[in-house]
Amino acid sequence: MRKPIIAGNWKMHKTLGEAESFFDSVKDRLPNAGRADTVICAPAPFLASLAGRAGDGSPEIGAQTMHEEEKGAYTGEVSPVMLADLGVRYVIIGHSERREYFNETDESVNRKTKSAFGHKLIPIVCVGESLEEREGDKTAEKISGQVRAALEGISAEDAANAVIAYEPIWAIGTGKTATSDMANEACATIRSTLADLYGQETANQIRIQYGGSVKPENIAELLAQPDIDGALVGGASLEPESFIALAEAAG
Ligand code: G2H
Repeated sequence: MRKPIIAGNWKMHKTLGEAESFFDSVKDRLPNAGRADTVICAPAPFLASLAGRAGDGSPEIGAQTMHEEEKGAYTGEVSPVMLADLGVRYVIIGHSERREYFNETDESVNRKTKSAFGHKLIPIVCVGESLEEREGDKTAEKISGQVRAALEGISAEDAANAVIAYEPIWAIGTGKTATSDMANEACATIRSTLADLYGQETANQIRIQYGGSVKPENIAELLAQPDIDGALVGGASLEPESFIALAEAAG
């Protein structure tokens, strides 16, 4: 009942020419357009060009972060108005790299999530525990707290359209993937937190992705889990064949 969603998070990779040629080579080759949503979250300088290339059957376009204000003296930042105006549909909020290197906090994640909904952008809200938290048996407490903080003050109607990405920090770019059982257990914890906040019916509509070293070889097993509705993929989303293989697994 929940449509799978595969999102590539390119992080700080590619030149404009490389981004365009990737997009042109995948856009008509996604086998399951309609049965699964696919998204490319590209660096900001490429968004206008990719959004201009997007169309029926192609991936949708996402940003990797944004500022919560519509405009102002915030040198270097990109606003939700700018993203929406380009035709960007999704925005990653609170990726662990943003939390670690750019001082994003639960409070700023909440402000950005609210702002995304206010501008008809779909937030992909990232949560996840560190290795220390996992080993200290604090995973559920951490991710549930992050979900509650991110969605504070957000209506059930908006929340139903959110995407939550569970990304254990220790599995990001390390080649270590959480086992599918571990990933599902965390995603089930997220869903029960959502049910507590909004009721089971809304919780059942919200898509939850797993992220952290997802690749064509392990995606099928992850997607077979009942509470995993898609993947947020970094390294393995950079090559067209690999991205197409990930999309195929979702259809
Ligand atoms: C986790 C993920 C994408 P990777 O950050 O968000 O990256 O698949 O390279 O671990």
